[in-house]
Amino acid sequence: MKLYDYFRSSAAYRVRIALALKGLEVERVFVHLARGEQRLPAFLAKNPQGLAPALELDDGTVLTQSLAIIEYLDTLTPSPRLVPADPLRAAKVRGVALAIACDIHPLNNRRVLDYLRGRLGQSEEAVDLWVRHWALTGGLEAIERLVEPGPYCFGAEPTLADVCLIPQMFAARRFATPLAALPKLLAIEAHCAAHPAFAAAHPARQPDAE
Ligand SMILES: N[C@@H](CCC(=O)N[C@@H](CS)C(=O)NCC(=O)O)C(=O)O
Repeated sequence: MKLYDYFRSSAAYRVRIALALKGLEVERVFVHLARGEQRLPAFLAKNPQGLAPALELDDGTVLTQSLAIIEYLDTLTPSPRLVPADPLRAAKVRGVALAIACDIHPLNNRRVLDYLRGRLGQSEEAVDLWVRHWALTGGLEAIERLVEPGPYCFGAEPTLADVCLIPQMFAARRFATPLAALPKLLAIEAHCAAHPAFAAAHPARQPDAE
């Protein structure tokens, strides 16, 4: 399998965590998002959305969308299980994962911020305000209330919720989002940082890190 990856991509970071938790090794192909390589025809032929990550299977099939990729990996290699077998637990875990992936992350995606800066002529200060507003007020504050007593979002083992939360906390820090009012999320973040799979997937540890 080949992962189309970029060190700072939150969505690719989710897949890296899932792969590491499951002990799966994949070939890596780096797509430099800041240089616009996601819009080159060769990459668009892999993922017409022009977004990282994508996972190319050995038969050439390309999967897109980090959550779809992770659920595929979870079905193929169910140990450790990232989406619980119990339907009620699974719905809770997916609820947090989707709140991050659908309702927070898209609002601070590169192409959205580039549009704010370029077409809408917004300053860096305004863009930072936008990111912090939608990350925190619009998102992480609610996640703080949705998670259960730790050490992970839903109990003693990491799930898809943690796999989505940790890259979103990393993105929030990049934009200097104040996080002090989120003690439960900060504790989960610290716990995950000590887990070798989460540590190995960190952007700073990737071969393309700058
Ligand atoms: N919902 C998608 C989001 C993918 C996504 O937005 N990727 C970002 C990096 S985190 C990207 O490739 N951005 C490039 C751009 O906006 O041009 C997923 O979960 O895979």
